[in-house]
Amino acid sequence: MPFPLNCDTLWSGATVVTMRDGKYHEILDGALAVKHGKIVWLGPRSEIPDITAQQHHHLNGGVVMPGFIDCHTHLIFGGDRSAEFEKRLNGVSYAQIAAEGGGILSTVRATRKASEDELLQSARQRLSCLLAEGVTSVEIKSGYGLDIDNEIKMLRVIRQLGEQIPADVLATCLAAHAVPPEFSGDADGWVSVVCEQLLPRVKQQNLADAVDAFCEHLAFSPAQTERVFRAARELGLPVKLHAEQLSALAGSSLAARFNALSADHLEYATEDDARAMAASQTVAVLLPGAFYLLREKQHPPVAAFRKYGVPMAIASDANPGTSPALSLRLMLNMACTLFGLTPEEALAGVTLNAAKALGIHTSHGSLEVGKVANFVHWPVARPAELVYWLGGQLPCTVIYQGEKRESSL
Ligand code: DI6
Ligand code: FE
Repeated sequence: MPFPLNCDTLWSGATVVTMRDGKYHEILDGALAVKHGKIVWLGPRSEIPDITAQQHHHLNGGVVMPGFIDCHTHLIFGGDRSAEFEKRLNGVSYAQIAAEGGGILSTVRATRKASEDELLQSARQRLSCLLAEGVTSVEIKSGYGLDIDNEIKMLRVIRQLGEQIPADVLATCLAAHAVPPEFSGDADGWVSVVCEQLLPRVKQQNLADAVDAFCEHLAFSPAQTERVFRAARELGLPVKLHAEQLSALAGSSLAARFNALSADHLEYATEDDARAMAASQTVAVLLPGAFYLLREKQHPPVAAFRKYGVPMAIASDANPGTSPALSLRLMLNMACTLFGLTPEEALAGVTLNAAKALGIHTSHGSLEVGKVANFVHWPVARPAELVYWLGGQLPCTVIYQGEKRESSL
């Protein structure tokens, strides 16, 4: 490296937890230099090179970690489903509610009625909770419009959020989320509309970064999912999949065959699925909020994911039905207590592996020279403390693209 190094900002005096290779790699009394929104140097404070910085922030302890990445959310929706929550606790199952036209379809009705502005404002509020906990990148899915205009409306709102919010916002088209009421009994008909009309428009207007589907008995079969994947591939859009959430259909193996970025949920995934996912380095996105809320008993095969080397990510799945979760830190704790992840694995799941699940890991997800300067200064002594507390607030300082982010939106 040519010295002297000049940079815009130097941060020093905290434990820097880089999460390189998905491991802590702690640098005690570390420092980090940023120029043009990127990390240009990091290491122990005692080894800072001959550096000129416009600004120098002395951190006086604490932990600096990569900004958190929530790689699976459904944050845009109309209405709420607290009545359904109550119903479920009175003994009615999620599948039964869906079969009666409730569940996802009740959110579809409310989302269709809502204007772009209403959707934008309600999503901003929910998003502000995530951002307050150090989230610097978030993925948001469509999937409550379920007709061409309303799916496009949702995706446009996601793009608008991306312009307004100081965070990276990635958009995923999940038009194959549920069979629209207009296509009741004709899932294939809706899949044809998605493949032949919607996805080409979405691609042409650059409204999505990936394509997702819900492969499940109450949604789309593996064959229908494959049609969606083929259409996406032809358009050059990466795919991901809601797979093995309620039953084992080998959807995650299918996703792996299409080199999916991720397969998500996975409570019913098998060892074969894990092997297939390892071969394609498809990320296993675990969603403890939905597991918890549905009072699921089947655990995702974490031991198999470890054995075969499937990267694991953790996300909120923030949605009005199965995971009204607005705290990624709570999800970290639940991934450990419910699924047996270690705090280090859980933290890799909201940093480097979450970046992999979004295909942005060459620029995001760990603190390394050349990567985007998205990081958070936490008032804790050890990274595991971020996973350990249940609820409460840990006021943190967020640096987004090298600049301090205001704490309120
Ligand atoms: N699985 C889920 O947990 C969410 N979507 C999906 O495919 C649930 C979405 C909802 O119930 O509104
Ligand atoms: Fe989901």
